[in-house]
Amino acid sequence: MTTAALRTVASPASAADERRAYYDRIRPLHLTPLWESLHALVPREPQTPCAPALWRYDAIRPLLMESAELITADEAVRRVLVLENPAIPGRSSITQSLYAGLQLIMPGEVAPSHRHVQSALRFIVDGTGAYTTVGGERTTMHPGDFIITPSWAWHDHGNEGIEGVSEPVVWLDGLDIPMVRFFDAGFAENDDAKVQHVARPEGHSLARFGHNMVPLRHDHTSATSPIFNYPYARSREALAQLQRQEAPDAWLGHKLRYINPLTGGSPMPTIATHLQLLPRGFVGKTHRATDGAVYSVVEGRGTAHIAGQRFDFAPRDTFVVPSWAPLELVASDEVVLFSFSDRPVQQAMGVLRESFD
Ligand code: 1HN
Repeated sequence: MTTAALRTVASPASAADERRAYYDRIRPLHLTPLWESLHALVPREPQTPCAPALWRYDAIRPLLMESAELITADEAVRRVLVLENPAIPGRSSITQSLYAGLQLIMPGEVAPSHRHVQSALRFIVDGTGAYTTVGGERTTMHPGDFIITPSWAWHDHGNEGIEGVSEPVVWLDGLDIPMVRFFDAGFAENDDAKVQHVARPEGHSLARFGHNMVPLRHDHTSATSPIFNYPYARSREALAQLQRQEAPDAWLGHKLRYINPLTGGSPMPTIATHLQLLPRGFVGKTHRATDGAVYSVVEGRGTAHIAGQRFDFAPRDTFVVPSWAPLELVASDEVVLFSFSDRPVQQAMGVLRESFD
């Protein structure tokens, strides 16, 4: 019999053996057969390895305070408990593209000045009286403030207290670390000085860019918003007034996105941020989107149904909604949620999809 004839009568088992032997022969040449992985490479719909999860602040706060006895902010550089997605441990990621952590700074402490390519947001969760200095301007942190550290901007944090209040301050850090890692584009350096020289008065950026007006001779070349603190008091007031004046969206409640006032786009090139109010008793319809999102609960109790799992949330909790996971939001009280995602990157790539059932 010829080899061709032999092949036609070969059993399926030996065909599989033949293929395996072939794969073994091409492996040393760093070759691999696409037909074995095609379906996983281009899934019919997103197949995220990430799981939905919730981090209860009541459980984390004592552990954070304990960490302050183990290490100073100065020694740690940044004293943070990383919120790792439970389904992808060891990667310091809360979704495939985003990093999140809870950072603590005790009264009198300093987190020294440095800069890196990764963009960061801070969402203040607990306590008042800490500050961050970004590119020579200091801002005082209040609960609910959304603060930006742009890519490659010098930044240091401290906690000097304010108006006689001296307390631990905790914020949620959101960074594009996994995206920068994916592109192998990370650079970082430490400052010569531990604490930056403050070059401009507090509130300067907000005065220049935070009132729907822009200084005439500002050349806007940065990819990041010139406003670096979006104070909670102002965003919250907008939501309070909207609630009085219009019906909530059936899926999202009253949801606003933060903008870069110079472009109307997201404040950070890689991360979109939102603040939303769900009226007391709100039962949201199911929606999903390809941008997995991290939520920080600012006010009120409620429930997030994420991909069929139930998560009861309270103020200061953090939860993650993976890409394309169906989400329903239910509010027991009046609820305010801050959230962030990689939406601007997906939009730039033209791959963002959303569905509102
Ligand atoms: C960082 O620089 C900060 O500046 C927070 O507060 C979290 C996580 C990884 C790498 C750098 C900060 C960070 C970080």
